[in-house]
Amino acid sequence: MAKVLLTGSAGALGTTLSDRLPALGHEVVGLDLPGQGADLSVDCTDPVAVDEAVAEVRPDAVIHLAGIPTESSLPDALSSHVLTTGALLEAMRRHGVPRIVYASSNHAVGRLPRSVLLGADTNARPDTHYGVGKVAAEALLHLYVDRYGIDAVSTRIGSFLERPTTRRQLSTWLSPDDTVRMFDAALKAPSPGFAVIYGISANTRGWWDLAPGRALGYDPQDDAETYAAEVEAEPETEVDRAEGAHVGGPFATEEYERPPFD
Ligand code: 15L
Repeated sequence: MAKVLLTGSAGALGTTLSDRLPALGHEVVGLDLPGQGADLSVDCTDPVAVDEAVAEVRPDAVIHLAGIPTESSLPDALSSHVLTTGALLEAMRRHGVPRIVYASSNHAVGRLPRSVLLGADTNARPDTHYGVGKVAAEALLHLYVDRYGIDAVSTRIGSFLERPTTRRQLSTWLSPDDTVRMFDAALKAPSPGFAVIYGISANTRGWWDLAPGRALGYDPQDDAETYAAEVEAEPETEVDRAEGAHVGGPFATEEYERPPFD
């Protein structure tokens, strides 16, 4: 059984993966902030503590989910997404851990207009400080792949939810079952090098290219279309229309604009 150190294990995504990856052959050691009841209590912005955790666990791979899951100040976003990723990558390098699977986000390209099928090689175009943090974390992964030959799979996740409830989510939904399939594939794919894939289900209305994920073995089975009639029973609103303008939906609207240093 391959051992996986999973950061952010107490969150919704972390709980799903901690519960379900063992059945697929992964031994999961969960790590989260103190007070969250994880196997290991560590603040991932502390490189010394992260190094000690990696040295103790000696995992075969890291899944990095920890981070503020929404918009924040610029320093908080950089600390939460970039410094944590840097601390983990450096500890992996020092202790010979060969692979990381990263929870990036569609918000790395969220400011792109919602017009074409989006490839994973699209230039970064973040919609928020959160998106900037994800872009920079992806760049750091690529640096460690190039310099030190680790494998890094960055999953640009859409909307991880039990079920879609808005029109946008009919395109961006990632079901819990497909989440498990995607992370399992990213852990098992032979020599992915640096790879970016989109984390959505096989949604009929999906606007992100699933081919790079499929090439790594991610074969999504769910489709938000199952819920379309229910979601569309409510009339379309101004909010739906605003969310439809850009890839990042609400994050690309004024509602998510924050002063960088407050
Ligand atoms: C994300 O990356 C966020 O963490 C989550 O809160 C949702 O907003 C999601 O994207 C989304 O785009 O639906």
